[in-house]
Amino acid sequence: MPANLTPQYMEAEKKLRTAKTPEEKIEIYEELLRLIPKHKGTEKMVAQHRAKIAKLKEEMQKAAAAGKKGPSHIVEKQGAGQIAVVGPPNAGKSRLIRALTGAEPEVGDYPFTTRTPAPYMMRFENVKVQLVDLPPITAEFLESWQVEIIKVADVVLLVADASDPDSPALLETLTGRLKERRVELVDEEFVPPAEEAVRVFRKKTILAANKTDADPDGEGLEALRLFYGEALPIAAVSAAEGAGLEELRARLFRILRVIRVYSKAPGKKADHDSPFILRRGATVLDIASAVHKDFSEKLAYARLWRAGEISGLMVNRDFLLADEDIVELHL
Ligand SMILES: Nc1nc2c(ncn2[C@@H]2O[C@H](COP(=O)(O)OP(=O)(O)OP(=O)(O)O)[C@@H](O)[C@H]2O)c(=O)[nH]1
Ligand SMILES: [Mg+2]
Repeated sequence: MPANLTPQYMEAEKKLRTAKTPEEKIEIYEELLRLIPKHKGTEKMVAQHRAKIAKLKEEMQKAAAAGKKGPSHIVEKQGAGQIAVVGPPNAGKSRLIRALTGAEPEVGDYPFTTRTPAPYMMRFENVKVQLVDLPPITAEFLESWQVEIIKVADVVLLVADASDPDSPALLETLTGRLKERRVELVDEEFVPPAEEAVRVFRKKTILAANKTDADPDGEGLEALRLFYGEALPIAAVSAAEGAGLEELRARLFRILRVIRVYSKAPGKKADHDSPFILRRGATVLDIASAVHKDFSEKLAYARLWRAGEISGLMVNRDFLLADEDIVELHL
């Protein structure tokens, strides 16, 4: 059946050849739909134009979502591990980072003080651990780049305001939002199911119940324990008064599951200021490769010292290392 298209229609259709952006194209297709004579012979054409418009709109949405991620939000890892600091607005994330690191991220008594990610180094004994300050997560606010940062971090420090009775509900919303993005905050000992239909990113998490100074009878802390004590380890802290910080530092280091190993030359003392950071489960061979890329091949044997336990023992390359071991490599 002939379509019997009008000259106006033909004229409008010509513009499609020069249109560049999806917005322009959508406009032209909409004009064509207005101009097209409606009868049996043009039904298919109408359907095709509508489909085209839908597809162009989808393209625009995808481009907008990709643009939002932005390239500037990736935080380069530094130190013994990277910890993403996550929580509802005003929980005291930035102030806790101040107290833990001595750095000065902006703190404010209004929500969304923090708008962009920023790394700060926390000293624990002779190592440094990176804390990444982030904007809060709410029912309305969670950017894709925040999710990406949490996914690549080694550990999450979840911060809640122990003096706020709404805290358990706010955490519920937050963890729910992350779950929608396939991120789950779990205890260190969590055992994932053997089989899963989709990949889930599980992040070892410590929950810091902050502002305990403003929760004098401990009711808020008790509520957090009631709701989250089974699922997550809880550290009671006060960023304002400095309570519980030393223990939190130690727990954050431990949950990273790394060990410090010192390498020494024969006849010399080990340098305790610059440990090699290795994952828990590392062997003599791993420290050899960390010291020099050729050493794993050239290694003949090693001697090992472990405080109060081992002194100068000859060990082979498969020997399992522990935190604070001293190793003397013989090539
Ligand atoms: N009493 C008391 N107040 C605290 C404590 N920690 C933080 N605050 C206060 O809580 C408010 C929010 O602190 P921030 O550190 O800016 O909170 P945040 O979680 O980083 O907030 P956003 O960046 O908006 O997500 C500020 O007024 C802080 O001074 C604490 O341990 N005790
Ligand atoms: Mg903040």
